Amino acid sequence: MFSNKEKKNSQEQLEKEALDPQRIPNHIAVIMDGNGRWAQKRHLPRVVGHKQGMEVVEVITKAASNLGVKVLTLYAFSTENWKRPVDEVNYLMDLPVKFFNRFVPELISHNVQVNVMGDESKLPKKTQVAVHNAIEQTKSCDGMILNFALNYGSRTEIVEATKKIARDVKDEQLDESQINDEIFAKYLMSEQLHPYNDPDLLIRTSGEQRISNFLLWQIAYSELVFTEVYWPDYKPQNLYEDILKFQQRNRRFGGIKA
Ligand code: V07
Repeated sequence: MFSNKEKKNSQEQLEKEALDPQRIPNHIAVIMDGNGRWAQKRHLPRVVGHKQGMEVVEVITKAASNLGVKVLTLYAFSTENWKRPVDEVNYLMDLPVKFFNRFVPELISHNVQVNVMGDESKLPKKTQVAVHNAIEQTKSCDGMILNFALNYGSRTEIVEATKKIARDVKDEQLDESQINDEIFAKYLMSEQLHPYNDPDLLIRTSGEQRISNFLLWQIAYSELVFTEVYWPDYKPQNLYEDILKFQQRNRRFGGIKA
Protein backbone atom coordinates (compact mmCIF):
# COMPACT_ATOMS: atom_id res chain seq x y z
CA MET A 1 0.00 0.00 0.00
CA PHE A 2 1.00 3.61 -0.59
CA SER A 3 1.25 6.10 2.24
CA ASN A 4 -0.47 9.45 1.71
CA LYS A 5 2.85 11.06 0.92
CA GLU A 6 3.72 8.37 -1.64
CA LYS A 7 0.25 8.70 -3.20
CA LYS A 8 0.67 12.45 -3.48
CA ASN A 9 4.15 12.01 -4.90
CA SER A 10 3.08 9.44 -7.47
CA GLN A 11 0.26 11.71 -8.64
CA GLU A 12 2.73 14.58 -8.87
CA GLN A 13 5.06 12.30 -10.80
CA LEU A 14 2.27 11.48 -13.28
CA GLU A 15 1.64 15.19 -13.93
CA LYS A 16 5.33 15.65 -14.49
CA GLU A 17 5.50 12.70 -16.88
CA ALA A 18 2.67 14.19 -18.97
CA LEU A 19 5.06 17.01 -19.95
CA ASP A 20 7.12 16.97 -23.13
CA PRO A 21 10.70 17.33 -21.81
CA GLN A 22 11.73 18.83 -25.17
CA ARG A 23 9.28 21.73 -24.80
CA ILE A 24 9.85 23.01 -21.29
CA PRO A 25 9.62 26.83 -21.38
CA ASN A 26 13.10 28.36 -21.06
CA HIS A 27 11.86 31.40 -19.17
CA ILE A 28 8.86 31.35 -16.82
CA ALA A 29 7.67 34.56 -15.12
CA VAL A 30 5.24 34.50 -12.20
CA ILE A 31 3.08 37.19 -10.59
CA MET A 32 2.86 35.65 -7.11
CA ASP A 33 -0.53 37.05 -6.17
CA GLY A 34 -2.94 36.11 -3.34
CA ASN A 35 -0.64 36.00 -0.31
CA GLY A 36 -2.68 38.53 1.69
CA ARG A 37 -6.01 36.97 0.67
CA TRP A 38 -4.74 33.48 1.61
CA ALA A 39 -3.97 34.75 5.13
CA GLN A 40 -7.20 36.78 5.53
CA LYS A 41 -9.25 33.73 4.57
CA ARG A 42 -7.64 31.98 7.56
CA HIS A 43 -8.12 35.00 9.87
CA LEU A 44 -4.35 35.45 9.99
CA PRO A 45 -2.36 38.68 9.51
CA ARG A 46 -1.47 39.36 5.85
CA VAL A 47 2.25 39.01 6.61
CA VAL A 48 1.73 35.31 7.45
CA GLY A 49 0.69 34.91 3.81
CA HIS A 50 3.89 36.63 2.63
CA LYS A 51 5.97 34.34 4.86
CA GLN A 52 4.22 31.25 3.47
CA GLY A 53 4.69 32.73 -0.01
CA MET A 54 8.42 32.78 0.56
CA GLU A 55 8.42 29.07 1.47
CA VAL A 56 6.64 28.39 -1.82
CA VAL A 57 9.33 30.34 -3.70
CA GLU A 58 11.88 27.79 -2.49
CA VAL A 59 9.77 24.75 -3.45
CA ILE A 60 8.83 26.10 -6.90
CA THR A 61 12.41 27.18 -7.59
CA LYS A 62 13.59 23.60 -7.05
CA ALA A 63 10.76 22.15 -9.15
CA ALA A 64 11.50 24.55 -12.04
CA SER A 65 15.22 23.92 -11.84
CA ASN A 66 14.67 20.13 -11.89
CA LEU A 67 12.54 20.48 -15.05
CA GLY A 68 15.35 22.31 -16.84
CA VAL A 69 13.86 25.82 -16.80
CA LYS A 70 16.63 28.35 -17.56
CA VAL A 71 15.13 31.50 -15.98
CA LEU A 72 12.44 31.85 -13.32
CA THR A 73 11.38 35.48 -12.85
CA LEU A 74 9.29 36.22 -9.76
CA TYR A 75 7.48 39.51 -9.12
CA ALA A 76 8.41 40.02 -5.44
CA PHE A 77 7.68 43.75 -5.01
CA SER A 78 6.33 46.31 -7.46
CA THR A 79 6.98 50.04 -7.45
CA GLU A 80 3.28 50.40 -6.50
CA ASN A 81 3.64 48.18 -3.38
CA TRP A 82 5.08 51.14 -1.39
CA LYS A 83 1.44 52.32 -1.02
CA ARG A 84 0.69 49.42 1.35
CA PRO A 85 0.58 49.89 5.15
CA VAL A 86 4.02 50.74 6.49
CA ASP A 87 4.16 47.63 8.75
CA GLU A 88 3.47 45.37 5.79
CA VAL A 89 6.14 47.11 3.67
CA ASN A 90 8.64 46.76 6.52
CA TYR A 91 7.86 43.07 6.78
CA LEU A 92 8.25 42.58 3.02
CA MET A 93 11.62 44.37 3.08
CA ASP A 94 12.80 41.82 5.63
CA LEU A 95 11.93 38.83 3.42
CA PRO A 96 15.08 38.98 1.25
CA VAL A 97 17.07 38.90 4.54
CA LYS A 98 15.12 35.85 5.79
CA PHE A 99 15.34 34.25 2.36
CA PHE A 100 19.07 34.78 2.23
CA ASN A 101 19.64 33.21 5.66
CA ARG A 102 17.37 30.23 5.06
CA PHE A 103 17.65 29.30 1.41
CA VAL A 104 20.85 30.49 -0.21
CA PRO A 105 22.96 27.40 0.75
CA GLU A 106 20.23 25.21 -0.73
CA LEU A 107 20.11 27.29 -3.92
CA ILE A 108 23.86 26.87 -4.29
CA SER A 109 23.52 23.08 -3.97
CA HIS A 110 20.95 23.26 -6.80
CA ASN A 111 23.33 25.41 -8.87
CA VAL A 112 20.80 28.29 -8.95
CA GLN A 113 22.02 31.83 -9.55
CA VAL A 114 20.14 34.73 -7.93
CA ASN A 115 19.54 37.88 -9.98
CA VAL A 116 17.53 40.98 -9.16
CA MET A 117 15.94 43.53 -11.45
CA GLY A 118 14.45 46.78 -10.23
CA ASP A 119 15.56 49.96 -8.52
CA GLU A 120 17.60 48.63 -5.60
CA SER A 121 18.71 52.11 -4.50
CA LYS A 122 15.32 52.81 -2.85
CA LEU A 123 15.42 49.66 -0.70
CA PRO A 124 16.42 49.74 2.99
CA LYS A 125 20.13 49.11 3.54
CA LYS A 126 19.58 45.66 5.17
CA THR A 127 17.56 44.56 2.09
CA GLN A 128 20.24 45.83 -0.28
CA VAL A 129 22.89 43.91 1.70
CA ALA A 130 20.86 40.67 1.63
CA VAL A 131 20.26 41.01 -2.12
CA HIS A 132 23.92 41.81 -2.75
CA ASN A 133 25.01 38.77 -0.69
CA ALA A 134 22.57 36.43 -2.45
CA ILE A 135 23.83 37.58 -5.86
CA GLU A 136 27.47 37.45 -4.79
CA GLN A 137 27.31 33.98 -3.21
CA THR A 138 25.54 32.41 -6.19
CA LYS A 139 27.42 34.17 -8.99
CA SER A 140 29.37 31.04 -10.04
CA CYS A 141 26.22 28.92 -10.22
CA ASP A 142 25.46 28.31 -13.88
CA GLY A 143 22.18 26.37 -13.68
CA MET A 144 18.85 28.17 -13.53
CA ILE A 145 18.66 31.93 -12.91
CA LEU A 146 16.21 32.86 -10.13
CA ASN A 147 15.40 36.43 -11.08
CA PHE A 148 13.53 38.54 -8.51
CA ALA A 149 11.71 41.64 -9.76
CA LEU A 150 12.14 43.81 -6.68
CA ASN A 151 10.95 47.42 -6.65
CA TYR A 152 10.36 46.84 -10.35
CA GLY A 153 7.96 48.63 -12.68
CA SER A 154 7.91 48.01 -16.41
CA ARG A 155 7.01 51.53 -17.58
CA THR A 156 9.91 52.96 -15.55
CA GLU A 157 12.19 50.31 -17.05
CA ILE A 158 11.14 51.40 -20.56
CA VAL A 159 11.48 55.12 -19.74
CA GLU A 160 14.96 54.56 -18.27
CA ALA A 161 16.00 52.58 -21.36
CA THR A 162 14.76 55.43 -23.56
CA LYS A 163 16.76 58.01 -21.58
CA LYS A 164 19.91 55.90 -21.88
CA ILE A 165 19.37 55.54 -25.64
CA ALA A 166 18.88 59.33 -25.95
CA ARG A 167 22.16 59.90 -24.05
CA ASP A 168 24.02 57.39 -26.24
CA VAL A 169 22.69 59.10 -29.39
CA LYS A 170 23.71 62.52 -28.03
CA ASP A 171 27.18 61.16 -27.16
CA GLU A 172 27.41 59.62 -30.65
CA GLN A 173 27.72 56.11 -29.18
CA LEU A 174 24.64 55.14 -31.16
CA ASP A 175 23.06 56.43 -34.35
CA GLU A 176 19.31 56.98 -34.47
CA SER A 177 19.11 54.80 -37.61
CA GLN A 178 20.45 51.80 -35.61
CA ILE A 179 17.59 51.79 -33.08
CA ASN A 180 15.33 48.76 -33.53
CA ASP A 181 13.65 46.10 -31.34
CA GLU A 182 16.88 44.19 -30.84
CA ILE A 183 18.92 47.26 -29.82
CA PHE A 184 16.12 48.57 -27.60
CA ALA A 185 15.98 45.25 -25.71
CA LYS A 186 19.68 45.60 -24.84
CA TYR A 187 18.83 48.72 -22.79
CA LEU A 188 16.23 46.92 -20.65
CA MET A 189 17.00 45.23 -17.31
CA SER A 190 16.10 41.86 -18.84
CA GLU A 191 19.31 42.00 -20.91
CA GLN A 192 20.95 40.42 -17.82
CA LEU A 193 19.01 37.27 -18.70
CA HIS A 194 20.34 37.02 -22.27
CA PRO A 195 19.58 34.91 -24.31
CA TYR A 196 16.37 34.27 -22.34
CA ASN A 197 15.28 37.92 -21.99
CA ASP A 198 11.61 37.25 -22.75
CA PRO A 199 9.34 34.86 -20.81
CA ASP A 200 7.85 32.02 -22.84
CA LEU A 201 5.20 31.59 -20.17
CA LEU A 202 3.70 34.12 -17.74
CA ILE A 203 1.68 32.73 -14.83
CA ARG A 204 -0.48 34.89 -12.54
CA THR A 205 -1.94 33.21 -9.47
CA SER A 206 -5.04 34.08 -7.46
CA GLY A 207 -7.56 34.73 -10.21
CA GLU A 208 -6.72 38.27 -11.33
CA GLN A 209 -6.29 38.58 -15.08
CA ARG A 210 -4.04 41.64 -15.38
CA ILE A 211 -0.38 42.33 -16.15
CA SER A 212 0.02 45.17 -13.58
CA ASN A 213 3.12 46.86 -15.01
CA PHE A 214 5.17 43.64 -15.21
CA LEU A 215 7.53 43.00 -18.18
CA LEU A 216 5.35 44.87 -20.71
CA TRP A 217 7.94 44.79 -23.49
CA GLN A 218 9.12 41.24 -22.77
CA ILE A 219 5.71 39.51 -22.83
CA ALA A 220 4.90 40.51 -26.43
CA TYR A 221 4.76 36.81 -27.46
CA SER A 222 4.44 35.06 -24.07
CA GLU A 223 1.69 32.56 -23.37
CA LEU A 224 -0.40 33.84 -20.45
CA VAL A 225 -1.81 31.41 -17.89
CA PHE A 226 -4.11 32.63 -15.11
CA THR A 227 -4.83 30.27 -12.24
CA GLU A 228 -7.26 30.60 -9.32
CA VAL A 229 -4.75 29.09 -6.85
CA TYR A 230 -3.39 31.52 -4.22
CA TRP A 231 0.42 31.70 -4.32
CA PRO A 232 0.86 30.19 -0.79
CA ASP A 233 -1.12 27.14 -2.00
CA TYR A 234 0.81 26.80 -5.28
CA LYS A 235 2.46 23.36 -5.55
CA PRO A 236 4.90 21.78 -8.05
CA GLN A 237 1.84 19.97 -9.41
CA ASN A 238 0.24 23.35 -10.25
CA LEU A 239 3.43 24.34 -12.05
CA TYR A 240 3.34 21.11 -14.10
CA GLU A 241 -0.33 21.74 -14.98
CA ASP A 242 0.41 25.31 -16.05
CA ILE A 243 3.36 24.18 -18.17
CA LEU A 244 1.10 21.52 -19.72
CA LYS A 245 -1.37 24.30 -20.70
CA PHE A 246 1.57 26.10 -22.30
CA GLN A 247 2.56 22.95 -24.21
CA GLN A 248 -1.00 22.42 -25.42
CA ARG A 249 -1.08 25.86 -27.04
CA ASN A 250 0.18 26.54 -30.48
CA ARG A 251 2.75 29.34 -30.51
CA ARG A 252 2.84 31.14 -33.82
CA PHE A 253 4.74 34.42 -33.19
CA GLY A 254 2.45 36.07 -35.76
CA GLY A 255 3.12 33.40 -38.38
CA ILE A 256 0.76 30.63 -39.41
CA LYS A 257 0.24 27.15 -37.99
CA ALA A 258 3.16 24.79 -38.78
C1 V07 B 1 8.85 38.28 -1.10
C2 V07 B 1 7.54 36.15 -0.81
C3 V07 B 1 6.96 35.57 -2.06
C4 V07 B 1 5.52 35.95 -2.25
C5 V07 B 1 5.31 37.32 -2.79
C6 V07 B 1 5.60 38.52 -1.91
C7 V07 B 1 6.39 38.29 -0.66
C8 V07 B 1 11.62 36.25 -1.84
C9 V07 B 1 12.21 37.50 -1.91
C10 V07 B 1 13.58 37.81 -2.27
C11 V07 B 1 13.91 38.93 -3.03
C12 V07 B 1 15.23 39.21 -3.38
C13 V07 B 1 16.24 38.35 -3.00
C14 V07 B 1 15.96 37.25 -2.25
C15 V07 B 1 14.64 36.97 -1.89
C16 V07 B 1 11.18 38.39 -1.61
C17 V07 B 1 10.05 40.35 -1.24
C18 V07 B 1 8.87 39.66 -1.02
C19 V07 B 1 10.08 41.84 -1.17
F1 V07 B 1 17.52 38.60 -3.37
N1 V07 B 1 10.35 36.35 -1.53
N2 V07 B 1 10.04 37.66 -1.39
N3 V07 B 1 11.19 39.74 -1.55
N4 V07 B 1 7.66 37.59 -0.86
